[in-house]
Amino acid sequence: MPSQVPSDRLLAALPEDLRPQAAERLKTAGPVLRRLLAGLYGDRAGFDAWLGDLMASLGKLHAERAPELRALDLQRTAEPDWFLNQRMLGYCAYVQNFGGSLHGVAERIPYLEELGVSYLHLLPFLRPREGENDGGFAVTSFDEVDPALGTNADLHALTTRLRTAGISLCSDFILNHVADDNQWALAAKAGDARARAMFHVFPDRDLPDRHERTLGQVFPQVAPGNFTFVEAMGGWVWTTFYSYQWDMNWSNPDVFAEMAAAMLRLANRGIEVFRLDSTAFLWKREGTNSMNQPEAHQILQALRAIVDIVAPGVLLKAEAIVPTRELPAYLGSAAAPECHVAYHSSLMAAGWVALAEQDTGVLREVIRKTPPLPPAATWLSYVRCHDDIGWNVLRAEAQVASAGGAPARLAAVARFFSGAEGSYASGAAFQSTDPNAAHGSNGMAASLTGLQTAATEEERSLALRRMQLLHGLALSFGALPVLYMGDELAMENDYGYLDRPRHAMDSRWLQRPVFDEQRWKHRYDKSSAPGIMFQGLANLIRVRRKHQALAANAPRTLLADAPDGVLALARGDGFLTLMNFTGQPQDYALQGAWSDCAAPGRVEGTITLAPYAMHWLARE
Ligand code: OTU
Repeated sequence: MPSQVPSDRLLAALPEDLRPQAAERLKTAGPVLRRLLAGLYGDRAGFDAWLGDLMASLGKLHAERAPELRALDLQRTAEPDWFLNQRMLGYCAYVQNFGGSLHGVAERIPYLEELGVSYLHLLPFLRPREGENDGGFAVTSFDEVDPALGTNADLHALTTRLRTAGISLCSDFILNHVADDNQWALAAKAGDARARAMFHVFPDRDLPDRHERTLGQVFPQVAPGNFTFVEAMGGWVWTTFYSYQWDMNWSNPDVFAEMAAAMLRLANRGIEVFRLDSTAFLWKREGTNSMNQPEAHQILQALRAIVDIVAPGVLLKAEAIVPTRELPAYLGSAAAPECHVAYHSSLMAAGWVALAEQDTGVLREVIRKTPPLPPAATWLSYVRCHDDIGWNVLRAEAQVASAGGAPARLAAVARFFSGAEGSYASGAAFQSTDPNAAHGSNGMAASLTGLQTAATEEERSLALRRMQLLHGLALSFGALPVLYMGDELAMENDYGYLDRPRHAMDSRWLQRPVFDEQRWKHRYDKSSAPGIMFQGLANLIRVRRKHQALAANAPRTLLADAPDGVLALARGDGFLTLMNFTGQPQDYALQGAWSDCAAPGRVEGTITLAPYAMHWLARE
């Protein structure tokens, strides 16, 4: 068996002038790719021929890459940590809600520039399934923009305009499953054996039942079970999420080749970052929960090697909502790089726990368990996203110093955010069948922090401080922070979904509102909630840009000498953030003299943090 990746097949597809550079990249990434693919598929008959064809297909896609994208590839290869600096800032939105269409999104570029955004994640905008489609997470075609949002030409125009403004476009790449009306699913239903083999199909309940014994449930209420009986398939199809989202069978090399090509075609349309959806679920293994399997990591590493060869300007971002200890693997190691960025969902959820408990115990535990990362990799920090805040990722941390046990502790947090027992929050518990166990919580950040229930000036101001506090954590932690559309204007819950039969059963729609033009117009009005939020956030972003100590890769130290309700993080060389997660004033004894970045002035000795206040201090 040849031990080299068939580089010649790739190089042959390239014009003369691109070959030396491709050959150079193949020197490092080629053997890695070959090793990973041999590990995954090497025992398949015809593996060598398959690998040769894959390389030829990669060569063709490389040749098709536009000159401006190749220029970006070169630039970023020369500066591989380009996305780690403190000027990087993300923004995430649904196309429909933010601009109505791709064209409408392009019209909002000046607003993104005003905020200092350099990375825009647009939630799924490819042609989705007709009818219910999980907010576009059931993809019918990877090669066609959703006609309701625009055309492929609009996408090209948008990526070009964004790039000119210094903004990278991030698109979801939903690789764990496709819609049940995707071309492969349709072919499989029509009896095509090759297409059928791209899915996990079982003739009877034997294997599904065996798997179910150890599988979890992502949507236990609205989509119970992990298998769906499909008449036309004469069997049970693996459907981790909704019944119309068919899991791909990644143990089949055809799936790997098809998906890698689909991703590169999108990269060639100008997508610069891929949010790899539901990466934890890619590989199934009986007797396990079929999450975080070693093969799932090998697949991601192989996709990374492909990107490093064909489109090294592109970033891969792992969406794996898994316990803290499972997270670092998604970023790989210096020797075996995987994704460039990974959601730190534990940090996000722990910030909310700290607010609910007015105690930073769980948050500190998460930070202690967050290891240093390989070079040119970072976390994605965030306050909210389009999904629920999943509590179960924190089970290990919530177990520490907890009398009643982690599930009860997290269930209390979930009850808090659904507004129970006089809490200020107005959210909704998500998918919880058992009131004593937590699943997730939904709601816009402003509603969860108490803005919606605020009846007095004082309550409104506390809610806004809680919002600023969580955003301050995301902005100062040392990560790529991503704002969620509407939070910068303190937008509240949208209950409209209850009137839409397609959405009414899924309370994640609570946090998927349409961009509020009125609030946007008030963004400079410091007497309004949107104005206070927007100006406060804009100020934090401005300060962050000035301090290299806040770059993603600057060192971070958790300081143990703060009171339980206060998080004290030292960053880089001489930067300190103090965050009070309680409703009481808290004292902290400073060593030496500091200047307060947000409200300029010199501070030393004991500083008193007002309820929910945050201070960013630079050493004098
Ligand atoms: C992802 O989510 C997406 O972000 C969701 O919007 C989709 O519904 C889902 O995939 C299917 O495409 O498990 O690790 O608990 O956190 O569904 C991936 C709800 C996921 C989400 C969960 C999540």
